[in-house]
Amino acid sequence: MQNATIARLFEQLADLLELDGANPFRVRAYRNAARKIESLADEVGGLIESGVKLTKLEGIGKDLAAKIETIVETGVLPQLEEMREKFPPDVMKMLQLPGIGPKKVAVLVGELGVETLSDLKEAAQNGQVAALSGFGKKTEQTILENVDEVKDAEQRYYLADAKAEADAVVADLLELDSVEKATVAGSCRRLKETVGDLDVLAVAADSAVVMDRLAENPVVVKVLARGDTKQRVRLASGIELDLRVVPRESYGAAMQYFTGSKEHNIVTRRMAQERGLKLNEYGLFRDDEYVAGETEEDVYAELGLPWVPPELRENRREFEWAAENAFPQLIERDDLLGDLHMHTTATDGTASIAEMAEAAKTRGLEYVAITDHSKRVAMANGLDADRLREHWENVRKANDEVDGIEILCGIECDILEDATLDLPDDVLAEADWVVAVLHYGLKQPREKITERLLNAIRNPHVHAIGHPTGRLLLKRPGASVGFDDVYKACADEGVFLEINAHPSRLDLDDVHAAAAKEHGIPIVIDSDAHSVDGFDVLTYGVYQARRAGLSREDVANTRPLGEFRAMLKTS
Ligand code: DGT
Ligand code: CA
Ligand code: CA
Repeated sequence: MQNATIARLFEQLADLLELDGANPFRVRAYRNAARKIESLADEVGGLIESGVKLTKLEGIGKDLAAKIETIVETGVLPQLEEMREKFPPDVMKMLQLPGIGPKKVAVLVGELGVETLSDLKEAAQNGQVAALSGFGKKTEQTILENVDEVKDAEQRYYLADAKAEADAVVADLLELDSVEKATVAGSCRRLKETVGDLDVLAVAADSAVVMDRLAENPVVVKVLARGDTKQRVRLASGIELDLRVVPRESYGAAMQYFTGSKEHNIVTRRMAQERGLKLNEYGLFRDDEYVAGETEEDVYAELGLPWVPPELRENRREFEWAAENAFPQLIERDDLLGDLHMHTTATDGTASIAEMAEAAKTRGLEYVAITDHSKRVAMANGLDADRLREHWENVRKANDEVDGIEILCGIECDILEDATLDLPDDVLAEADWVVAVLHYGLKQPREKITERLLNAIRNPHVHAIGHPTGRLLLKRPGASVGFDDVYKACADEGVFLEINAHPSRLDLDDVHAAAAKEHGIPIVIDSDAHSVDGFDVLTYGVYQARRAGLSREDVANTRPLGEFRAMLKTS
């Protein structure tokens, strides 16, 4: 589970405790815990696995450590589930209204008896909210202005968390003898960077048995609705999951339908109509006669199409490729031979150079670049010229000592707010690999952001732009980047663009990575690892590259080191 997701559970617990009138110190302790977990360089799951005692971390006591361990082990924070039972389900959404905190929600629920956002809207329209002490006309107005948006806004989740939970649920269902098939569909199967809800399909002799099994899964915290063949449940992370038990002859059609995307399916339905067929989740029909539906391959074949990889089902280029039977051979995780972005104890990482290299080697990599922070990132103990040169000495030493992997002297160099680089050219010239990044001033206007990126791209020593927009998924949007100018400059100068694989970044996104390929710009998929377990996220970077339609040839770090280095611009 991502640290951010664990932090959100504590944040929610703090809100509900405050709503319940709990001791303010307790509430604050959980809020601090949430912040602490978010700011950790390592995923706590990885720390626990490698035997690190969480109580060793500053600000984490025994009680909190135990709660975190429970979450990592079971996915559930039991106190949060208990608190949720005490309040109507919509209170979490009320807390998202601007200017409405737990204390105000307590009054709304306690004095007006509102249980849903619709109740709240009605009460505000009737002037009941303004009449409450501590509220007033202005608060009422704010509620009315925002209530519809909050009502419609759905919470989304990192693919990394959603997929782990969905895969566990599917694996558990498949243990039942009576379950013939089961799969994840929806955005999770398309490997989209964030997921709204999970869609699971199963073929089984007895649907009640399957639904019972799901309900009993420890990762399921609540059954929200249950019908004859369909069940909706909430999982520990908060994400909701729809299970549909479908007949065998409809399995392929249901997979096709529920994998989506909606935009892709609009086209497949139209193609069916053009052939005098009707396509729905039960199958492909001519009049009422069943034509196909047991497998997705059958369904696509009847439409005159090859099977379409789920990652590409967004109605972008897949139908064009399908018509020519010319899908790109999508990149796979094993194609990666190098990783060009990672941190060590010299800045905010938790492992030494040699430890990182050894860990990379066990994950099938042949070369890495150590790219600690430059000095502007003071809170991460960023390196100035002297410390960097000393650090590179250690990198060279480690390279001599560790067999079976090459370690490059790199740097993650900040592009400062005034568009200059954080380190002088003569220092950058000594690096094997320079990845330039924006960390600060992300809210500058597009022209300024673009100027900063162009200056970096045109610097003779910069090899790549890392996490180009600086976005943090589900938290903050990226900078506004003039991508057309950036692509052109990268293509002209021979600078690569990164897909940063961290599940909360995945930056470039799929659309921009596809555009970069069109411009002939090599992509690098990097982990940005801060610990030995940090390499595991490379898989998500590869997923994003697949959604962009990238092949092995499009990604520079699929090449052996010699070929990779030959691609670098020479200064
Ligand atoms: P999400 O959950 O927001 O991350 O995205 P999806 O793609 O999983 O969307 P979801 O869960 O609403 O529906 C799953 C798939 O089912 C979707 O990709 C296409 C199909 N589907 C759902 N509702 C409709 C609909 O109203 N019309 C059509 N044509 N397809 C639908
Ligand atoms: Ca979904
Ligand atoms: Ca759904």
